[in-house]
Amino acid sequence: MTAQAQRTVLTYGTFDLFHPGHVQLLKRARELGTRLLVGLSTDEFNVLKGKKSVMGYEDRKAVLESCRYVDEVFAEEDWDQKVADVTRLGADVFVMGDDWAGKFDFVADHCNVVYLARTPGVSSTEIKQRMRVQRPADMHA
Ligand code: C2G
Repeated sequence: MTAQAQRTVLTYGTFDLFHPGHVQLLKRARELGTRLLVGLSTDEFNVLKGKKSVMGYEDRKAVLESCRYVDEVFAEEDWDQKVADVTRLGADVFVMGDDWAGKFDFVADHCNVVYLARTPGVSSTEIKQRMRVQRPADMHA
């Protein structure tokens, strides 16, 4: 059987409170190649991004690694590692949700850049807001 050419897809994110918007992004990203690698923002990098995640890095990593669309998870520690990652990992496609449209066009010198439409109506922020509104009595462990 001829070996199918490896086509590596790369994406990045915090992936806090893993939800269907994340799943859809990862599913569609994985469909663009034969393997999907994810740069997962560390807790320290999240501070630089102005994000405070509910779940720590190790927990977010464990959840991502359980996702059927994800082949490998590594640490995203700063804004400037993407081009080096593309080269190091041999990425053919770099994918982000279109809330980032245009922000990473510089990566196009090294591989295809694809911005996928975000899934409307769901976000980690919105989930946190929903939880704040719910009365403690309604919250089950
Ligand atoms: N996403 C989506 N639909 C949503 C929510 C998120 O498609 N409803 C996508 C985002 O566009 C992103 C990915 O899911 O491509 C991960 O989202 P976040 O965890 O919010 O990632 P972000 O904080 O945007 O980090 O260097 C890049 C950054 O690390 C991206």
